[in-house]
Amino acid sequence: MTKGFSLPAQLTEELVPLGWRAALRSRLDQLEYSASPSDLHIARVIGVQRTGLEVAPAVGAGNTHVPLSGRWFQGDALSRPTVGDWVVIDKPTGSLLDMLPRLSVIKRMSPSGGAQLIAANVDTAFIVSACNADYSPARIERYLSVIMQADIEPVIILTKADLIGDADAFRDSVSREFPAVQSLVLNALDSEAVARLHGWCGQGQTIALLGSSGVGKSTLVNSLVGAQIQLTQAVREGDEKGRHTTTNRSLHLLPQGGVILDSPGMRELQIADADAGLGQVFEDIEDLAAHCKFNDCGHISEPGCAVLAAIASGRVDARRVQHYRALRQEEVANRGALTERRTRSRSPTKDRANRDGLSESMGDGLDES
Ligand SMILES: Nc1nc2c(ncn2[C@@H]2O[C@H](COP(=O)(O)OP(=O)(O)O)[C@@H](O)[C@H]2O)c(=O)[nH]1
Ligand SMILES: [Mg+2]
Ligand SMILES: [Zn+2]
Repeated sequence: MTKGFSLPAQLTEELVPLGWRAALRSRLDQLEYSASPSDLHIARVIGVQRTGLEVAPAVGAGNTHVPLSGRWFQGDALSRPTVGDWVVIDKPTGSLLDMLPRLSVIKRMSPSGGAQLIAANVDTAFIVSACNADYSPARIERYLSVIMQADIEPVIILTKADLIGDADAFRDSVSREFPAVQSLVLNALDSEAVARLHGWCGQGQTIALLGSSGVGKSTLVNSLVGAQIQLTQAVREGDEKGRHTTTNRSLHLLPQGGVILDSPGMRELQIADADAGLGQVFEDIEDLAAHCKFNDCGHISEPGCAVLAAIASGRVDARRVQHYRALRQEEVANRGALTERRTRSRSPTKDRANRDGLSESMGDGLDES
């Protein structure tokens, strides 16, 4: 057994630009291998494909593909590596041995009913929306619940400020709705404006981009990098579609030292396992609810409801309360469904079904851009 093996200096040098940092060392020490230390390779998952993982640095001689064997399909999606995970590979065979315990993970309920991982080991999430009809405080509340649950720092970015006359209306709305969260309203094509994001992009930092398709996520990556490395939607509208199909999500190195994960747009973000996150996003409402007469108060029409009283006096927005109630119900329902699914997937005959689940979970509910 190898325990707490030391990373060769050369590998550490290659890992740092990929987001490696000291806190991950102690994660390494928690693992045990029967392989000899010199046969172990540490890498980061930069893309997930149908047949396995895309990793960096390469596992010798330019080989960046790591196949996933059957045993990785025995558990549920949470136990399989996703983009941003750190993995241990057996160099001689090129096979996946292990995954480092995660610092954080972003997950949602997939439309087909299982948990789906979006990214792992993320420090900051840029929640991107545009200054147009895409802007929806209710959707941002969803994203925030998932991000706060994962202990990731959220930053709300509203793009396309250059395309409207009154960007201040959006600026006011977002700071009124989310006073505790940093927000920026900008033109994603303008690298000077985008430089306001550099503070989150330094060495060792990993950023995830979340938001609907077409809001400017890839444009932000291009402006941060200072080059057209990500295909943006306008380009894709030609006939270059095929170029973009192998990897569903991808990780880019930033000149500021950090790494950024550009994900495909999500048509829908159903929340799952976000109990604590919801509590943080709606802390004001939960504080009020503690003073309701009934402790199972639904804040609908109950007597002695402190939340309804706050709505009546204008201290709380009725829309927010309504969305809070809906999200709480969704969270409870999805948590129940996931628990049930986990119990079922413990049956060994489920192996094949879970394997089908990978390809399904990868494209499921995600736009291609
Ligand atoms: N004028 C302007 N156009 C933008 C802005 N952000 C994105 N776009 C354009 O919107 C389209 C979609 O952007 P893209 O980055 O592909 O969106 P994604 O699907 O979120 O990655 C592209 O044509 C971009 O050039 C912005 O802030 N201002
Ligand atoms: Mg894109
Ligand atoms: Zn109440």
